Amino acid sequence: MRRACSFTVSNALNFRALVVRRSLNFRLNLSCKFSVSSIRMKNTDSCTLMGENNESRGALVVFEGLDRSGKTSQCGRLLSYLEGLGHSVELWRFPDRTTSVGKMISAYLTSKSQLDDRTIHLLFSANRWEKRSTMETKLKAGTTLIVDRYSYSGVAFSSAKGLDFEWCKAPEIGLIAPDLVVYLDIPPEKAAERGGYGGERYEQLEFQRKVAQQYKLLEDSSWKILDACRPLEDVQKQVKEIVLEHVMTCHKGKPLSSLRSC
Ligand code: Z5A
Ligand code: MG
Repeated sequence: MRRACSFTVSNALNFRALVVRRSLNFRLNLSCKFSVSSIRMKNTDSCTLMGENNESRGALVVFEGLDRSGKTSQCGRLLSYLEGLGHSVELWRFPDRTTSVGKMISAYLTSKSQLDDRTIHLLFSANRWEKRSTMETKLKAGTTLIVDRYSYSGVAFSSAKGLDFEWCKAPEIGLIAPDLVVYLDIPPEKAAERGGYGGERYEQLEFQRKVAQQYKLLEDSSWKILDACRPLEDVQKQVKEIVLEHVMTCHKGKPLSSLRSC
């Protein structure tokens, strides 16, 4: 795991004042230049640089995992925790069902409309692209973004339907690469026991098994895999420590990077 600096929960509290001060400083000192480094989706090779700016910024933290793995629960708790430490932080989710593209996706997921598999794949990707520039602006302004599902969901779910894996990755190229992907790992059978699935497409055990296999192909060095079968509070404790470390690294200065396939 990359470790530019290491922080625990306890010493983080001591750094709270420093973090807030830095946050204010870099918001007053924004630069238009910024650098881009590697993109990582497994089976892609190297990196794409978008500049050379090592400015302080917010972290892009993505949560991935099967349905019912606990993503939304953990995202909400992490938001409260980071806010409590004085960080500028927002919670996002994909699909963002509030946009016009997102409404088409929502209609599809709830079986109110039918769409070709490739068409819905590209809509999911477009839903991320329409938020990309806002994402960049927020990160550069020092806001940490906690994102409930991202490109990895896009590739895992569509390729689980049988679409070509590389084809599925292609439209994600150029989106901002996460600083950290927290993958909440749970066997599909265990996830299904958590209150059962709702009525949306994809919420079926056999399909979730295929999705889990595809997720495994996407793991790279930005991933941290947590055992999501553990009690919610235990998972939460691990999430806090891992995420805070990445938030602090980005506060110190780290180039933004793009997802890239070579
Ligand atoms: N999709 C796609 O195909 N392409 C894309 O590009 C994107 C998405 C972005 C909508 O996702 C669908 O879109 C999704 C993938 C596809 N389809 N599926 N499957 P969504 O985000 O709207 O829905 P979801 O996140 O998959 O489902 P979910 O039910 O919201 O799951 P979750 O957020 O991971 O879990 P949760 O709501 O936090 O927790 C579920 C329950 O488990 C709840 O009762 C909790 O209290 C409980 N829980 C949570 N953690 C624990 C622990 N540790 N122990 C015990 N119980 C727990
Ligand atoms: Mg959720």
